[in-house]
Amino acid sequence: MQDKGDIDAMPTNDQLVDMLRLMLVLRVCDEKVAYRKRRMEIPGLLHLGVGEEAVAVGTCAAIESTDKVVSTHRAHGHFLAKGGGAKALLAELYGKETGCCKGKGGSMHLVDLACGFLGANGVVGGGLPLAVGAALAARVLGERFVTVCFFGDGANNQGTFHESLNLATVWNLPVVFVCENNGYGISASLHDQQRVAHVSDRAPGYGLPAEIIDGNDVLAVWRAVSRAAAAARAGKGPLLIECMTYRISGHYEGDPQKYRSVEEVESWKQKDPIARLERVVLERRILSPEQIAAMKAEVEKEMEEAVVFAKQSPFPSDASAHTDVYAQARGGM
Ligand SMILES: Cc1ncc(C[n+]2csc(CCOP(=O)(O)OP(=O)(O)O)c2C)c(N)n1
Ligand SMILES: [Mg+2]
Repeated sequence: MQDKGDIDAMPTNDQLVDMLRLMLVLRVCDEKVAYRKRRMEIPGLLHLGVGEEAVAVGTCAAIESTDKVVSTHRAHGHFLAKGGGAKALLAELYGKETGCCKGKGGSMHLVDLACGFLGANGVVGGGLPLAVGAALAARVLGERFVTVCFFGDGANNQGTFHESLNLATVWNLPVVFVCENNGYGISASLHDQQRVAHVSDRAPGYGLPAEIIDGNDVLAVWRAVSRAAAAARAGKGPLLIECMTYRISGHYEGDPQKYRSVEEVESWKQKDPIARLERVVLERRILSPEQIAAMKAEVEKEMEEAVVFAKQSPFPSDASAHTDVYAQARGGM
């Protein structure tokens, strides 16, 4: 294993409060998106991340604003946690000009290069080679940024996963692979798809250090990613962190979810990562119950404002239909 740095590192009280607030932002935002989708206001397929907020928030809180993130099809939380902004996200989902991709991308094509969010990706496993490429760019350009690659457990049977792990290790690149292991790829459980129990079981085959953590414990995520990013930045190479978590939302909004039992979902609701951090913040008397209630009201108001902003924003003009399209940017291929 590589040097893990300060194993007792803990976030400050301010960081804990920020993480709690951000997790609430992710939760409330996705709940509002689900509601608006059911009212048929938002087009396209939506993959929500209710229950998985600790992975996105703990990871992005542990890295620097200049670091990069590569995401998946379940990208809203990663986008918000990296600083993408709720208005830009909501407007993008509504297909509006004020969205992060001017309304032309939607849920699975979110990008915000200004905050280091290199992109969501509708192709399962598609982000892994991009993250390795970004890490190689840091090396070639002599820049100190680290790239975090979020990916789901379903991606670990894709060829891109294996090639990316191998190349990152061979070239000792500054990349942290963060697996959101929620136990399912659409309706198929991990155990129905492979004969090794964990995604991280793949790593030793490539000489890649790996660890398994509780992905519903934002402090565990923060600590693991802090150490991994520090090591990667110091030239000690990549690491894989397998975060055990669960999506309370269906695979997509509207999923009938016949592949899992109500009892299973209920048992994971008891392990809610937000309630868990709330308990820590209360026990340590960092915030009072009243302050947490006020924070929730504030987040609720902010997210509602973002919805209104998205709804009131204009659609992109007909005249812009051919701008910001890859083929045209390349000269009309
Ligand atoms: C290359 C490819 N194959 C199949 C799909 C269809 N698909 C969309 S999401 C998904 C499951 C992904 O599971 P996982 O990586 O565990 O992410 P999760 O949805 O659990 O967050 C699949 C198979 C796809 N988008 N891309
Ligand atoms: Mg999964």
